[in-house]
Amino acid sequence: MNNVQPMDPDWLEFHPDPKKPYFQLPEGAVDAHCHVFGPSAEFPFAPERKYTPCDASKKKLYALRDHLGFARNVIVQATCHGKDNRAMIDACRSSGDLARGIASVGVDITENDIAEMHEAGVRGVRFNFVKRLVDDTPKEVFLSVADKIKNFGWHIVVYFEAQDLEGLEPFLKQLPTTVVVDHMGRPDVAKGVNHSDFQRFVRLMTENENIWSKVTCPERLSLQGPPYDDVVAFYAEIVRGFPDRVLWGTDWPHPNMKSHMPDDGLLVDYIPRIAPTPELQRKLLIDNPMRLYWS
Ligand code: 0GY
Repeated sequence: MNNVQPMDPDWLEFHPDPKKPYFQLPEGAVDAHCHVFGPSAEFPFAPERKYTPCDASKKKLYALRDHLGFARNVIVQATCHGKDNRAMIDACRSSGDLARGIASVGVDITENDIAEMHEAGVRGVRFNFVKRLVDDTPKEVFLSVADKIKNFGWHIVVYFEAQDLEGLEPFLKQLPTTVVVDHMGRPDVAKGVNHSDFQRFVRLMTENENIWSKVTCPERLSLQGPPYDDVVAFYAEIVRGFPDRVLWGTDWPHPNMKSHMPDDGLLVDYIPRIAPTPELQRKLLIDNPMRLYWS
């Protein structure tokens, strides 16, 4: 056993007792963006990490899944674990085929490594451009990884902030797989849906049919706080415009939240505000994630 790594003094822990949502999730719904942290005594956080979180185990994640009414999870490798994917893979392996994973890997990844991760349930890699979370990775490294994983039918999840989209566009268009953008590319809500920054993102999706979006994290984007009224229009535009290329997730255990910790039940109740019809809800919560992760 390793030592427990104490969380950062200003770390906010996930909600201890989320409410039961009013919105009843359709049977088979997928939480397509969540993480596990450690437990650090078993799966130590990476030396190069930019934050040290609380433990957030697979057991807690699966209890939340059941409490909220989800059937499945997609577990995204969190940056605090660097390229050591063991905690995520362990969670996938022990899920009884009810979880898939997104890994972080280096340029040295081999076909055997990919095949082994695939067998465990991994279906993609994440390229992170958020400077407070990771050190810079050369684009050639990402392109080399993309070239290796594409033969396995994997896709690429990208995380960046709105101001970086313009510079990243040529790179994103070069990627040879389905590309899933985290949290709609983190628009600046103060600028409004019609601002050219958000419309650049809409245009990117319009012009590139391989680009998908997670309509996630109102708690990160909102300037007003719960119930996140100020972000609804952004999500609604993406869900309405691209109903077959959107994914939803809780983002549990909500790394690096500083303003407040969201109630995960309240986040589920947000879904019908951004996907108002049963058909949009079925695509968002079942058809799209099942096609991407379980087919
Ligand atoms: C998220 C957002 C964040 C963190 C990470 O891997 C991570 O550390 O993804 C963040 O701090 O904005 O998607 O969970």
